[in-house]
Amino acid sequence: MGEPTGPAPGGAPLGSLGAAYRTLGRTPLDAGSLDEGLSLGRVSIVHGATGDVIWFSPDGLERTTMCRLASSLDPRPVAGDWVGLRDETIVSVLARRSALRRPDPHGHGVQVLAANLDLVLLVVPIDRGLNERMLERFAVMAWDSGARPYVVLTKADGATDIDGIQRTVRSLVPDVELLTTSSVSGRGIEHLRSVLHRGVTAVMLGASGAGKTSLLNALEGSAEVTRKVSRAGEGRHATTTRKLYRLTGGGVLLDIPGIRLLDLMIGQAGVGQTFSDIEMIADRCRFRNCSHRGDDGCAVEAAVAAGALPAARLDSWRAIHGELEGQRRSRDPSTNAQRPRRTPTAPTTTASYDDPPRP
Ligand SMILES: Nc1nc2c(ncn2[C@@H]2O[C@H](COP(=O)(O)OP(=O)(O)OP(=O)(O)O)[C@@H](O)[C@H]2O)c(=O)[nH]1
Ligand SMILES: [Mg+2]
Ligand SMILES: [Zn+2]
Repeated sequence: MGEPTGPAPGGAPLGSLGAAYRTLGRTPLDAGSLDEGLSLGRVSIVHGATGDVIWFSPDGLERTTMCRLASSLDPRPVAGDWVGLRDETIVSVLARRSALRRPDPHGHGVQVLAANLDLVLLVVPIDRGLNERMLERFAVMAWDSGARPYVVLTKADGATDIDGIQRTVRSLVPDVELLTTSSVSGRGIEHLRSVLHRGVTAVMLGASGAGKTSLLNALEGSAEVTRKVSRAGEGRHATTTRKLYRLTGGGVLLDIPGIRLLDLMIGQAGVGQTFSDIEMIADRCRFRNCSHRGDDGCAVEAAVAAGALPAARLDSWRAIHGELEGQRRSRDPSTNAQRPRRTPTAPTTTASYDDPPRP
């Protein structure tokens, strides 16, 4: 994809500003419409009723302005949003090409954590083994965002059997690229920098203490706050805001607070993409909506019996699918009545972020 020199939002040409906006992560897919007379900007951080916006004035000068949020804004802007500005006020939010979402902790709706992403970095520490359960669910949520997941294993300096862990990761999230880092030794940091090149916007998704901010600091030589995480888990949430950083290497990286397993949102599309191997076999199940739980003519169970699919893989699918159904029911209780036979037997929200990783 080339520079976004074509028509700008609303048809007004960005002209010579196209390259400048490219440094803010603007891609040809960001084509939401901007009303005439507005300036285009990208939200770096939102604090309540204001947001910091990076934008370019017509003479090409880059500015960062603390802007008010117009009261009528719907949706409310989040870090990564492209917005229309007038007089230091955000008056519109452009259509999002992707968005990382989770269930709203304050209600029944959905909260958008970051918008207009190309990559979701699944930041997973391996110094105490791999939390497989968490990795799979992060992958589902990342695929659901519309962006591409990318696994970043952290704390390799404290890990044993890195090869074995990498093999496990490849089997758990088969279509996802993987890199292994240490913010202490510098391992993998150049590789990560090359992934985050100009025009790319990435967000880091991981538990608190996974090493997200440390990656940012290793990339940039910066000193954003990180915090020791004890085994008991205190010292969580060194990062408390969602913020967009422009990397000197060219890309755009969003650092967000750690997320708990309980807060993950599971969508059908993400399950399908994370378990593409099962989906492929499931095409041969007798029933389209086969639950792969003793249904007649189930090709997936047959594949497990024949040794062509690991049983653990089907167990994972069943558990995650059960959680998906559980989240659906909690949003729309009527689905309960419609599909009684498919009611999963797996528990839905018993998972805790502190689940010990399997050794
Ligand atoms: N040994 C080792 N420790 C690391 C590495 N990366 C991060 N840490 C340590 O892990 C702890 C947590 O790191 P952070 O970068 O604050 O983690 P975070 O994911 O940003 O956490 P939240 O902001 O709470 O979500 C800190 O004590 C870091 O020094 C690493 O590569 N190796
Ligand atoms: Mg942090
Ligand atoms: Zn089946």
